[in-house]
Amino acid sequence: MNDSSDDPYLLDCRGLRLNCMPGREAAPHVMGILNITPDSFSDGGRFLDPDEALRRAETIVAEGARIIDIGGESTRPRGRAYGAGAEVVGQDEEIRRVVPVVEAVVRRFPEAIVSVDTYKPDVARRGLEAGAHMINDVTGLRLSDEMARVVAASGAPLVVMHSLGRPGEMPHDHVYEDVVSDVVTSLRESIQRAEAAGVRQVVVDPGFGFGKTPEENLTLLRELRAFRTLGRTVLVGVSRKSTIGAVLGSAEDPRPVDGRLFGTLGATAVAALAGAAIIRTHDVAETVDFLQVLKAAAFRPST
Ligand code: HH2
Repeated sequence: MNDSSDDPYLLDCRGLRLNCMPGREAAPHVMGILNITPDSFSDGGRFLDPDEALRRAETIVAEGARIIDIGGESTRPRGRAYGAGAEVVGQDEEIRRVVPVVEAVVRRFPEAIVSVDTYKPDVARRGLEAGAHMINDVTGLRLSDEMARVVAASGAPLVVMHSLGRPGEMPHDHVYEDVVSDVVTSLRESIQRAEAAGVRQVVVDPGFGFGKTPEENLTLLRELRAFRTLGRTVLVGVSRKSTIGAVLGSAEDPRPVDGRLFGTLGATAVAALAGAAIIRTHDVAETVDFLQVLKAAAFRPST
């Protein structure tokens, strides 16, 4: 039980508070990405060794991220941008990758909010037992009812992200009637599923790049305010994604991943000004500085 449960913008991450009030200077917060995978599109293979992963966590914290998002399976979509889709990882292997790092990070950085990026309930359960404070489900509870029950029992906030199909097999040819209202409707269903199972704190994410064309991703960003109608904290992950590459180059010849930082910051500004309260990124130091000035200039101080 937490005493902030009636305010969806004051998250209680199992004892660690996160003020996500839109338009106030406390937010957006930065969520630094730590992928313990061989094949993530941007940092695959770099942090498979637990000592390397812990060093990366140390950097993420030192650079000012409030949240560390630890993932053990890439969601890299199949297609022109990234070639073959991500390898689906068995839950035992995912637990083996994620749990020791969660344990070590929680012990070493008690003020950091540790999120586990998984859609598998057993991975979430083991991550929460190891001390994680939040679960990030890129399937928005579509693949498992058990996930909501596991998170509900822990009291942790749950991120529900919009996506289609299965991770690694995300369809590229889905026809939306209206991408913004279709994604809002789908997230409303995810919220209902979560709350019906007893999850008290839900964070919503439109899922940039998951089953959407660059044009659809840009429409979602342009109309991000529509997601505020859900009345929940909004998380956005645009970091180095293919839409940024397509805008800076073209769909056929996108800007390479390591040249997308400034483009990502452009998209981050739009998201922050539209009310996103958590920004998921690979480039923590740059995003923290960028947001510090944006927040000081654009938002009222937090009370
Ligand atoms: N994007 C990715 C993974 N998890 N979670 C949320 N909530 N929102 C996102 O936009 C999101 C996410 C993909 O990025 P990355 O982790 O860098 O790549 P990979 O899935 O290949 O590991």
